[in-house]
Amino acid sequence: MTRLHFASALLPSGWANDVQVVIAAGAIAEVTPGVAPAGGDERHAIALPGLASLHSHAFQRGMAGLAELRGDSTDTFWTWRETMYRFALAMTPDDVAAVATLLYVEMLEQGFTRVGEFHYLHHDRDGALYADIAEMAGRIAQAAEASGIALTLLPSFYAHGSFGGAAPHAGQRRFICSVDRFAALMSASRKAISALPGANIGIAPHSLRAVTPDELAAIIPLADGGPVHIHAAEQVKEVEDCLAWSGRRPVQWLLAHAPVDQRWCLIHATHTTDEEVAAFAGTGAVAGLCPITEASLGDGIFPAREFLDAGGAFGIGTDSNVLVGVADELRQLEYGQRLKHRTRNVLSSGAGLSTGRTLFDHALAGGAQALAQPTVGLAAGARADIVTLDTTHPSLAGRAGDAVIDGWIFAAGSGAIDCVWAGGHKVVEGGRHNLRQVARDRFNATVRRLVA
Ligand code: NGQ
Ligand code: ZN
Repeated sequence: MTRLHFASALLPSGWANDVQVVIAAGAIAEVTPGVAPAGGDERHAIALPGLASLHSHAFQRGMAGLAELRGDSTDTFWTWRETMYRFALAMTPDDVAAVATLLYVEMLEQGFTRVGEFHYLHHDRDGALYADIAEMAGRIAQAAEASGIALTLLPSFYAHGSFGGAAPHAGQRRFICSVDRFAALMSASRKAISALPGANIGIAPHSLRAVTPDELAAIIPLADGGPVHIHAAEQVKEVEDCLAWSGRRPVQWLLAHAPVDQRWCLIHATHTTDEEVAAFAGTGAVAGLCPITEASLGDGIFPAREFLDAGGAFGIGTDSNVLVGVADELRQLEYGQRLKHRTRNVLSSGAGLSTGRTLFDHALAGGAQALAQPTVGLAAGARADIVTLDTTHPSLAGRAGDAVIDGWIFAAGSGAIDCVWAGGHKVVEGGRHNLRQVARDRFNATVRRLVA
């Protein structure tokens, strides 16, 4: 049993002072505001709940910053994807484990305590199955276990190169499954995470480019009630190709033909019309926004203000993992909206209300919903995923309540987090994960070899 005491903590009911939190078996057993610290309590100043990165492709952390050279033609999402595929084709299971371990260590250091791993690098380098079809999923699970982050594994179904069942191309060979093979992959993946504390599983039809309508219908039952995530409408070309194929836009197609509800998460949904926004928000599905990657890849800007006005739910994901941080994603989300609307505090819930707090609350709730966590936050029954901030950071000086969150998101850079508990274990202290050095050494050796 661990007893923590916080001078101030963000609870589901709002900020509270003098909060004692009792942790037992990895979960929060009791939260008591308004009590003086007792003898055995470990004392900290400010506590927030950890957030989920609801969308990650862990292996892409290995190529972060390596696709920033202009090519011969106009660089786009599609030319970036060629670079990413070359990198993916070179990686062994050990390489994926090394890269994912460092990534998850970094996520924890930056305030993410759960990751939704949208996992599609399944097969060997020549496209053959590994002896254990879920070998790669097992490496993701190992990385989660070593770092302490909670894992929602989302094995991805990928069968085609474009809309209408087009054949995949050679660069996609490590991703490809038939429906039967995917069923086998799902059961092996369930086994791979079965002993991992806090882990759960869903499915991830990759996109309407990679999955036919019949395949989509066939794999949804394999989620067995768990989350269903799909990339949608990230690029204008994808919208145009979808229109040419079906006469509908990707989000429109999904809302008309798939059982989209609260279990679903539409990743990006960048190019979404007013009509789609209203219908999407009405389903209760989550928008999986990945603001840094969407900026990095030149995707466009999601109509977040309109979506919130329509009652939509969103969470945040780190996607390509080119840069990893809760504050960074939330800041980029708001700044994209400011650049688009040419006004300030666009996503704040209303007059006098903090933008940082609004972003944080949405991302906590939307991330939990998208990764099927019924109880999150600093509340009894939730996994003990807790973040404390360093009150000596200059951007937090003199702040209390929501101004702390605004200082952290908009002004502090990456150094504001002090400690992080993941499933009740203190894995980050003084801003450093206890595995940081080991994970960096292993990652560096791996990436030096991959880029040589
Ligand atoms: C992915 N990433 O699956 O890693 C994709 C690129 C695709 C992003 N969409 C591949 N950011 O969508 O075809
Ligand atoms: Zn993605």
